[in-house]
Amino acid sequence: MAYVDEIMESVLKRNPGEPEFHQAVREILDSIAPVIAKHERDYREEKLLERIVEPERSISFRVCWTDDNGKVHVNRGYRTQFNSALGPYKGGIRFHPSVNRSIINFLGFEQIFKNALTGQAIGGGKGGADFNPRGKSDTEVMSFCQAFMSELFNYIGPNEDVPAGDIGVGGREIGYLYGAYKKFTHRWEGVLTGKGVGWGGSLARTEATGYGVVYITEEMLSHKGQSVAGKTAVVSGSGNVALYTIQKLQTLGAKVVTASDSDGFIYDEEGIDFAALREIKEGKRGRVKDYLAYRPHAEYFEDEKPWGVPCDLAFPCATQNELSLEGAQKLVANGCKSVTEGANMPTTREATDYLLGAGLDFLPGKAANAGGVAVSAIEMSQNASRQYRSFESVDNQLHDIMKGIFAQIQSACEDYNTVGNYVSGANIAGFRLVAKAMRAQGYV
Ligand code: NDP
Ligand code: 2IT
Repeated sequence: MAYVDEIMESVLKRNPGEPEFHQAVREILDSIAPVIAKHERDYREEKLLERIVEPERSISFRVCWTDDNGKVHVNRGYRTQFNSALGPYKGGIRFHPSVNRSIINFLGFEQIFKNALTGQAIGGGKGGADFNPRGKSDTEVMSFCQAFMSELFNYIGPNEDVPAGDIGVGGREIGYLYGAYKKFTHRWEGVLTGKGVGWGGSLARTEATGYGVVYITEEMLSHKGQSVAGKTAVVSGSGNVALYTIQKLQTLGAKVVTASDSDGFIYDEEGIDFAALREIKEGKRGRVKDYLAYRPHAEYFEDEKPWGVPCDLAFPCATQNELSLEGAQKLVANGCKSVTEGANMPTTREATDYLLGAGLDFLPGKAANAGGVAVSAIEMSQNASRQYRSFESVDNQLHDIMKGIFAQIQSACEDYNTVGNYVSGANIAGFRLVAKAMRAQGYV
């Protein structure tokens, strides 16, 4: 049996009931099979793949907190410190009722290769809890964050593990988590990223993921003599990544006609009013449905996803496996030419294979959404030097990093004869960097 197949079998056996983790591992192993085949004997002897699929450390813990009525709740918190070959563990924290070990392991595993592609000194990790912030008051969210950090602070530090935001964790949550960390440790240090501007946060971190998604799409299109300008785009989600993807697309002259949340999507044929959507989501913590009060001509489709809307470019920016084969077929049938993943693993494996087979350009999340963690690393370096940089300087560096990521994945495609398959290019390019560092650091 080929080494990659043996590893897949053992991952399935050792991690039962973790379908998302299996999906993420299978995709990487399929992509890197030709790299492994070249060095199979060495890699087998060194147990390189056995090591890379096993988190260095993985914790789960009880989070006990009280709501505004004094009622006691118990949630489960997680942190998976997956790989530190390239630097301290780095990756977000997700608060969502669906969070479990599988979700955290898939996100942590993907994060290793994404972080490698940024070219910065950051390893891969991820954390979260099955806590649902929706409908909770600020004091309840604060109480939860403090309880969560009362355990997590033991395991993190600016040179050890630096969490950030993800689904359900934005500026408010990072603030409460940071306050709690300081209280428990007596230290003011860059232990979290996505902090507020003025108390350690970097300008452009809020925008970074969405902007990066558009920068890399523009870079890919420019190689074909094209641009996002004048194109129609469909975006899913309405959180941090979706919002700033929409904003940058519009700045560069594209028309974005949809946004969504887990209840449905809005369609505005004149183009989404970004200021209105931002006010609804960031200001009022409302639902996309509320958009109709600002733009009565827009339409709302309850319990539907936006993939049936005709477009040139699609940007899934909400959550994993939100773009299924059926959605992909609709996109292709309606003339879509390119899909960029803003979310982590938003496209199912069947849908990805279908889109690649249909000849679409497909930029995978671990390359396309790396701008967020890249600016997090820039925040870490600002904290370490106790200096702040301007928005423009951070944004310019982000732009360069996204161009650099595209160049790396393109060159990996050339090396392994998979030109145009950026899934394979991203996985190979990320893997090569991590494998090289792991091999140099011995059997640990
Ligand atoms: P937010 O919490 O800001 O927004 C999440 C959005 O996705 C909301 O619109 C939410 O709708 C929707 N959503 C979440 N879960 C589901 C679900 N199960 N079904 C349908 N819709 C859902 O998160 P982010 O924008 O930060 O994250 C979005 C994606 O981008 C995630 O995959 C995340 O891992 C990834 N990512 C985030 C980065 C960042 O810097 N924040 C960096 C790189 C990747 P609702 O309100 O109804 O739940
Ligand atoms: O998935 C991701 O890359 C993030 N949620 C951001 C991680 C970070 O450390 O900024």
